[in-house]
Amino acid sequence: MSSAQLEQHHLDLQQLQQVFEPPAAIQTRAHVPSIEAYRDMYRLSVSDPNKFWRQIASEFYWHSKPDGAEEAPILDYNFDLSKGGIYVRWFKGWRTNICYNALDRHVLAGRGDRVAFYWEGNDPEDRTSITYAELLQQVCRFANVLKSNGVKKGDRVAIYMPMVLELVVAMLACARIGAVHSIVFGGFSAGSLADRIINAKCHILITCDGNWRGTKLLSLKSIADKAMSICIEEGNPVVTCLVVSHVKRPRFGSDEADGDSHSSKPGIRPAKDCPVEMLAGRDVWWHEAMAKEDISDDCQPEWLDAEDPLFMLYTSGSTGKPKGVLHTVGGYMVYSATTFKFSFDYHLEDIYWCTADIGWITGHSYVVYGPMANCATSVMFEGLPTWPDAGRCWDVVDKYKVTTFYTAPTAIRTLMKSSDAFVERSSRASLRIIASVGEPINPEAWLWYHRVVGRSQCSVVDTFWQTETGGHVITPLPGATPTKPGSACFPFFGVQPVLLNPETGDVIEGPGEGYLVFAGPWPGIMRTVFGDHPRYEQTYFSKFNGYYTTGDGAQRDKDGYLWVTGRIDDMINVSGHLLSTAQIESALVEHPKVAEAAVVGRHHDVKGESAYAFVTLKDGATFDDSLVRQLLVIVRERIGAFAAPDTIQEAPALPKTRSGKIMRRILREIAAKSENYGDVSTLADPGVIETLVALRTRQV
Ligand code: 6R9
Repeated sequence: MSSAQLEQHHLDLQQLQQVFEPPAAIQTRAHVPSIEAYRDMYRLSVSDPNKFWRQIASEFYWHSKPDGAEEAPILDYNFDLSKGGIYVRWFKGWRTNICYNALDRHVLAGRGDRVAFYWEGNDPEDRTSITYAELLQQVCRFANVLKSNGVKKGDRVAIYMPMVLELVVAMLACARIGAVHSIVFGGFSAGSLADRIINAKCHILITCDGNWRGTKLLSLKSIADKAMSICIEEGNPVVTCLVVSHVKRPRFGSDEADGDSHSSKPGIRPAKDCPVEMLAGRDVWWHEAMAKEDISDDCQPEWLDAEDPLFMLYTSGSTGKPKGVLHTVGGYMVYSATTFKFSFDYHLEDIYWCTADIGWITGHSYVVYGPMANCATSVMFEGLPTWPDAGRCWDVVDKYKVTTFYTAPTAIRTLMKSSDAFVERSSRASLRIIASVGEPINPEAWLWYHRVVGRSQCSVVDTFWQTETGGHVITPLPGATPTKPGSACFPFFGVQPVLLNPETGDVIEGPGEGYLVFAGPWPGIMRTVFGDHPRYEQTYFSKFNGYYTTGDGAQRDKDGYLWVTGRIDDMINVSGHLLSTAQIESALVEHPKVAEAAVVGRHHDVKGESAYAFVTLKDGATFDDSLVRQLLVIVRERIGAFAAPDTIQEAPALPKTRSGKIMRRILREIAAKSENYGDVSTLADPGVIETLVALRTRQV
């Protein structure tokens, strides 16, 4: 280390303990301008949720309310299994449409010309934009395309698409007619896509020819073709597959590049083709379906009950089978919009950019629904933060004068590893709020984000939440909360975090560490697991009766700040993607030579965690490079490339208790190269540890 670096290091260490007050420039215009104002609002939100959320709901358009709605409570729920089934209902009987609130409401208020999205392609020369009015027209047309293909209220529609504007159109069109979208992240394999289509009983799939990720061209349609073949074998055929032509043809929108999105600038985009096979009678090009003369630009929204389903999104389950998390129209709309407004202190003049893929919940709530319900202008990005180089994000920030930037710790850590010169070549003068989501952000990364990216002038907003929570549940507010690096700070309005002693289940008052659970529902909490309500009750409410269990651990410090420490179940978080270790294990044991597999998380500087696999081979099989390669292929095919373990090591035996339970705690220690195995008295054969440590050096 140079002396300057050493000095910076000491400074950073001091700052780890520091409290960062909200910047004055942000505080002056903030919706919530002080910690006292936050506390007052918070107190009301939990003491009188009916009053608090009724007031907020009045900012939205409701088509009708039942008689007596102004006096009746807006919330009805049961979190107590001893009193019967778990349910949550907000605004029951109130009718609305989230698409109407995200589009028509703004257009009717004279804001139709506002840009909804600046779309930035993978190629830095490739851009377009679309206004709220243009988007409304596209959504209505596509809603009519869906209807003409027989899609009705309540039907599930599978969507497997990259970050293109048509994805937003498809989601909002479903929402407009009351169809339930089920988006599958474009990085998932054919097998994972098929599982999700079958579980949701979808008969329509919307996909895309392909897309660019850096220099790689991914052929989504050919993966979708494989998935659709599996669906036929499993008796759940896809009847209609709508295909967006993204790689080959110019997109819609007000193109600012030179029109043809394919040829253009030499050198940046490799000239490759993306061959697509279209099956007659099933596959239909999006642009052809949209161009039909009998497709109208008018489509009346379906007025839905607030508790009708809006979408489902699969998240990993600890038993290995993904769960279809179901969100409903009214509560999700109010919650995603309100958290967006307050957590990012959103004002109409802001330009907002969330780098998340829409295939994850962050993209649902904070690329699409939350921002659009606020009539925000956003950047939507197809590419990678590291391509053409590690300065891409900051170039894009300058290009669109982004004020609010939302990304994941894994991206921050990746960019932090490159030279700061990549950041400093941009001005980033427009930035005010820089936010993070997906996993715990380590204080070093927090400080770098604050000091280098934010020039020590921005609010850092570390938002803790889950697919299941619909929106932020623990977060600082930019103009109100003094922040501590690495802490998600305090609960959002209406959210009541509780820490429970893991052994006794007792409530921990004051400072301490325990299971993070929530007492009582906020509007955005999931309502059920699609098709499996008992699993909802079992997974989230049976461990500690009366509470929603997050599966995370957390600490509360002497000032009441919450520090989420990560998953306490068998889940790992790789680059912000939550994965069940059981799911990776079941892929590994599919190999005919593998008898047993155990996967644990290991700390990774960039990804947060990486998967580390121990595999026990069947007798006579040998562990070599070619086997490891085959195992990686299986995981990539079954789940997706992001789930592939960084390390696979041989394990002649696994550390098991006498009752046969694998002691993952010990495997985690071995993977971490720590010698701290703790109590090993319950191990059936303590000699196993030594064997595994010796083999560690032989991993391939
Ligand atoms: C939004 C999202 C949820 C899990 C969650 C926790 C981890 C997310 C976090 C965080 C610490 C944060 N997580 N944000 N941990 N600090 N700010 O990521 O949803 O994909 O369902 O993952 O991610 O472990 O339980 P999801």
